[in-house]
Amino acid sequence: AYKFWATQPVPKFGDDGDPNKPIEEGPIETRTVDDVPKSPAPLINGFEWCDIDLTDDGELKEVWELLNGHYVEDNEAMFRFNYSPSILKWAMMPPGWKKQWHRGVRASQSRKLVAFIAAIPVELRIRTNVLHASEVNLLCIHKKLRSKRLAPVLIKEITRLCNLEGVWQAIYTGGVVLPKPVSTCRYYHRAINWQKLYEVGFSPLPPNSKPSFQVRKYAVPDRTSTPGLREMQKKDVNAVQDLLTRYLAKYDMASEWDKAEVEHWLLHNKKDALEEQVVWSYVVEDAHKRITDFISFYCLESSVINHPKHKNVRAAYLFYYATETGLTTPVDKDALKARLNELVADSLVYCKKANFDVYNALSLMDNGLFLEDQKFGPGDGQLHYYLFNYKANPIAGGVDKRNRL
Ligand code: YNC
Ligand code: MG
Repeated sequence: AYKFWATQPVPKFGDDGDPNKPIEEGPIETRTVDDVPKSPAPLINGFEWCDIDLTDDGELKEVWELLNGHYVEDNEAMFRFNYSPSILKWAMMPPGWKKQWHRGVRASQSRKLVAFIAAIPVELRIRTNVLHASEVNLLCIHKKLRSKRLAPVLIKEITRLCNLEGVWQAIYTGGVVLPKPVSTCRYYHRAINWQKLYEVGFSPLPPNSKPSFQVRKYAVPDRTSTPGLREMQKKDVNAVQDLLTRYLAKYDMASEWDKAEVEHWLLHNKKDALEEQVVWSYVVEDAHKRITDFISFYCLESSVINHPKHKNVRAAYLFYYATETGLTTPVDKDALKARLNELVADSLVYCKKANFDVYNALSLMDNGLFLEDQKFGPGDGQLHYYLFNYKANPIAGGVDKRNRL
């Protein structure tokens, strides 16, 4: 098992060591740019490597088409992620993005795009070490080319392209189990449009319940309740960056964002009016004009596969948040729990206004303090976090195990 992964600089299952004696964290192997091949490994006959230019609307559409037909599905093949062209730009072109890290495979004859893999730069802190790393995502192979060992070729190619830029560590996530997760989270879902989620087969009708009861259970108020809550604006970037940096400091693993990254990830200045909104961010400004809290979510639709009535499910994903309430010493856990519940409840109001069907969150950060109260229920999906070429002690998820099924 794991014929490919056994050859890569990742931790193996089994060599767990002594749980009471933490290992020393650091790179698994060290090399230099001179050791890195300057050209890609050859592909199977009939296929060739290509750079993908996401600033070109035609190429962006080709990537969208490949992912729309062939990217991640749930276990029952009922839903498939449908990254919109706007989300692809947002996710793959943050500050410092590199064109050469958007890599494709084309059929030589037809020129059709049949596979894709991408990376973006990220400053990743693991405990006290900050790694100049990459985040690898959107690995996708056309269904007709599956199980031909093409995935390892794509992974080795993106590794080569990262290495050429002096980047030796990466973070990536996936629903599949590989050697060896550094952390594992569960997906939680909060119904907004319960009736639709029921019709597409996402939400079950619990025994002894009725549809009308479920609809009432998931009703969302029309108005927010937190005083001072408003849309985040460009003038808030400095304050939000400062607040977020202090808030994330308590976690063992987190990205470090400079101001340009905060602006990109939370405001995503749209380049033209036709682009759809991908991220929604709100701040709380107090009477002294200080930013005391912020919360954000992004949009990622899923296609409903073969459904007579519904074509897609509009899902909002809880993104970053931070609150001064969590930054007192010592932390007042009851106050933090109350504050996060207010913020998340209000973000739900905005989700509903923006016509989302479901609100998704992971069992990370302080989400365990509000998931149950805000009527998020555990899904069957897990998300495993992996580090490439870095050994680290396990990182605990944030959620109390009692919340899980
Ligand atoms: C996966 N998701 O285990 P072994 S997530 C990593 N991530 O290798 P083949 C994966 N490896 O077990 P297929 C993987 N899925 O023999 C499978 N593998 O060691 C491994 N699905 O290759 C697998 N996107 O080509 C096995 O498999 C080997 O044709 C088998 O292709 C796989 O983006 C895949 O789920 C996933 O498009 C491309 O099924 C295909 O099945 C597909 O015979 C639907 O491959 C879409 C989908 C994955 C979403 C994601 C993160 C990817 C991370 C990749 C690893 C990055 C490492 C860091 C590199 C940079 C380093 C630096 C610096
Ligand atoms: Mg293959």
